Amino acid sequence: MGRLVVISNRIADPRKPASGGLAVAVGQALEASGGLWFGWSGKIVEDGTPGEGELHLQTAGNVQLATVDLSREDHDSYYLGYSNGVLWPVFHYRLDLADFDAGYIGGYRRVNHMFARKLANLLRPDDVVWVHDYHLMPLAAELRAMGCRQRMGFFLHIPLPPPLILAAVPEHDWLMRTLFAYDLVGLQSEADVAHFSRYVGTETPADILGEHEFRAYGKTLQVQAFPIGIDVDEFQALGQGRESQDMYAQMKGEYSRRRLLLGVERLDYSKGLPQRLKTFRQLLQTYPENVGSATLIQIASPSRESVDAYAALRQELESLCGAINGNFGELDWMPVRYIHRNVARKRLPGLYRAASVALVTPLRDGMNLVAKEFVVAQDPDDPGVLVLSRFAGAAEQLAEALMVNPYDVARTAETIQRALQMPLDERQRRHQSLLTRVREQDVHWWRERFLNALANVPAP
Ligand code: GDG
Repeated sequence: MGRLVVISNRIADPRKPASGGLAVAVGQALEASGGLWFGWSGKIVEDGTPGEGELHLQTAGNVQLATVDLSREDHDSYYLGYSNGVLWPVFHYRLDLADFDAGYIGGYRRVNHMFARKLANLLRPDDVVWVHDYHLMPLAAELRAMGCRQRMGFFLHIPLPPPLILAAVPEHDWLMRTLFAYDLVGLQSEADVAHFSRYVGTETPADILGEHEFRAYGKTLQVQAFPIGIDVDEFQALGQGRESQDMYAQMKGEYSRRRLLLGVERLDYSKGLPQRLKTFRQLLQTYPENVGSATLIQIASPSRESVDAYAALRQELESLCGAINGNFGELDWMPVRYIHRNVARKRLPGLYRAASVALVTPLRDGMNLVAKEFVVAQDPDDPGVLVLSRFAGAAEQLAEALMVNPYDVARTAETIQRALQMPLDERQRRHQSLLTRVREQDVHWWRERFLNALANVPAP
């Protein structure tokens, strides 16, 4: 197989462990093939010309990093507008939060076209191209129009909604058609693949050749579920580090007489944070033995703060936390510790390990890696309990978690109470099964399955 070329909106230096996420996922494969990673530089040029951006080339070990600046206008329409104001909410089933401003699509197409133009010059004939996420769906179509014939795969990190929700995107037919420029499309879950298949069956002229094979617009496309995992060894090693051990000791000391419930995410409306706080309030009301004892630590790290829906959510959360603490708090106990800051990655495993219960209750999530990180960070002899939303992609793999519908506040509170009271042998049993699966289906398994499937797509 040729050189691996990864394209994603943001890139990171794969040698820096703090990069996390995609850097850990694709870093090794990029290193091994002397690959290229291409994306936005993160720089916004205030008076830049739309559709133009300076290309920066850098090397990081064996990997070439290529980044492009964005003009203010392109950033606002491609990134804030179309990607995060249209695709993110719609793909998370939040039509109410989508901003279908007709001006955004121009920026989205323009930036994808510009990226393709810059990238096409850097590509070699036997490269294998792997495009990531909703910002860059039409990239292969742009590259094909420029004559690029390489193998191309696309992985969508967020959910693919059912056809009637997707159809709310004014350009949905164009957008979905552009996917047929790829050889392979990877989705997070079987539910997403079913949605794709139904979309293609009802909204396109495609022939469904098999469960995973579709033909339309003169092209055959493979579509499969590749649930993303985490780097289990890397995360366990992080857990052995001093920062993590200190964090664990500090939390255990501080909460020796209390039970810790934990939520960790970017502050995002897909994560179900208001519902979670209401559920926690319900837990205190319905099971008063938790008053003075159960403490919810909620990390909500800042994200996309210039998108309006995020500012409104932040206000709602602050007011809910204030009300719960005001109504239930004691001089020596605050029920909610809400932290709207980023916590250092090196400390996360220690925090997870100190928690009796993790609340991973998104309203919709492509996968959700926090659920997997929590499992890996536990002490197998005395593990915490994972309470997981059935609407996270991870629910397909993590069946031994306590599954909840986060909209159902009363029953979710009941489930949290069950988690708090779960006997040790049941906790151990569930954790053991979860850990085995998270370990087997880790990020390397994910990457290899995707790249193997891409390498094995029959030549056109
Ligand atoms: C998208 C999809 C899919 C969170 N807060 C802090 C922090 N984090 C880290 C977590 C975890 C990562 O961020 C979040 O990953 P998730 O998977 O939970 O969610 P998204 O960011 O929405 O990611 C998602 C994922 O892509 C991969 O395909 O699973 O469904 O939405 O690693 O630990 N890390 C640090 N401080 C924080 O405060 N250091």
